[in-house]
Amino acid sequence: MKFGTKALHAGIEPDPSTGAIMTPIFQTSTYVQDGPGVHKGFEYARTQNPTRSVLEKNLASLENAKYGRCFASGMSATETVIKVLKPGDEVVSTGDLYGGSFRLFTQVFEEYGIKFTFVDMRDLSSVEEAMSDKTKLVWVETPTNPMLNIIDIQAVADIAHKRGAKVAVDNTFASPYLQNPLDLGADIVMHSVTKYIAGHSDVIMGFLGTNDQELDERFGFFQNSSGAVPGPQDCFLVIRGIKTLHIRMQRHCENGRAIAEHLRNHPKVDKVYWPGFEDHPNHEIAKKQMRDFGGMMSFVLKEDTLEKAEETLSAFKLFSLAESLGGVESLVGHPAGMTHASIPKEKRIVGGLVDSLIRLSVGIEDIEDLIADLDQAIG
Ligand code: P1T
Repeated sequence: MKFGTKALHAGIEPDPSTGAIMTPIFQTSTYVQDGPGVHKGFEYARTQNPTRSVLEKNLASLENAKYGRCFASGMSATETVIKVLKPGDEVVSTGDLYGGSFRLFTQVFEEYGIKFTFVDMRDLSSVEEAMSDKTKLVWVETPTNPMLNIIDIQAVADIAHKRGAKVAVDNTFASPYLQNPLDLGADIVMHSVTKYIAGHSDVIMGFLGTNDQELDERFGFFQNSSGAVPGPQDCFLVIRGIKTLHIRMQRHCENGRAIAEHLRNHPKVDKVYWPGFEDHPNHEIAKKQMRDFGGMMSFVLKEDTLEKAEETLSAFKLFSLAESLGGVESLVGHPAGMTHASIPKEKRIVGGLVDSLIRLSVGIEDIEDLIADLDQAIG
């Protein structure tokens, strides 16, 4: 089955008791048993919920994963991966990544004795150099948030596997429509489902997919033991959202290209970070591992002061100033002051995340209106 067909049908059957074509919302905390331990495969809703199971099967299919599990947020999915490790273990992570992931790694898990080394993974030798015998996991985010760097998943997986480490890829910016990390050699794919997958800015959720049964069992153990599970109503909303994922992504990519090119030709814009440009430093890798280039981008104005950036951010009318991304409506954000404020400034600026950087999540509105808003905001 191809992607669009899988989005609508994988794991989804009409309800056997009524024929309802839409997966019912099983709003229940428990399931009645015929006798002690005699049940229909569902015991307690933290452990299993039929609405959640349908979504998990559907998302696993979109990522070509044998196993899939949903969590209460992207962060709880990420946390579950790190919990597989033990004190003394080490993780090599990309340095340019979502601020919340950086905070979780450095302010939560370092306290529990797990060591994180952050490197620029565009330089593969820096990955090799950072690996030690204690490295059990390589954490990749690509495209990166917010600099839109592209990391070669296959090359990093080769390096990690030679040293016996697993590779997890945060695939949030690409969505499964644009990139499937497991097909490129990764062991784990993670999503903030909140973003493109849900697509309508109305749900917080995370996902982990893998082909490794042992890893999936650990994820299931933590999913049940820690209990960071999404509710059935949210699962229903995501199942509904996924039915248009391929159509939405096509429009996000089309609008993304038009906005990136418009910004690049704008006399008041200095730099535009978008992997679809042929001269983007990682364009060839993006072409190799992604099907298109998406609707996320960042830019810096020629007048690159914080004041000018703040003035511009406040001037948008159609783009809403907000954290998050990947919804149908366009958003504009200020990484230094919003999504990446938990990364110390000296670390942020190394990779180009300056105070004047502006990030766009280009939605699926009519492109003429988006460009008009951009032009009036830049002034
Ligand atoms: O918000 P949550 O569903 O917990 O997902 C966290 C997360 C993980 N990974 C990436 C790449 C992300 O971008 C995010 C969340 N990011 C934002 C809220 C943002 O505006 O960048």
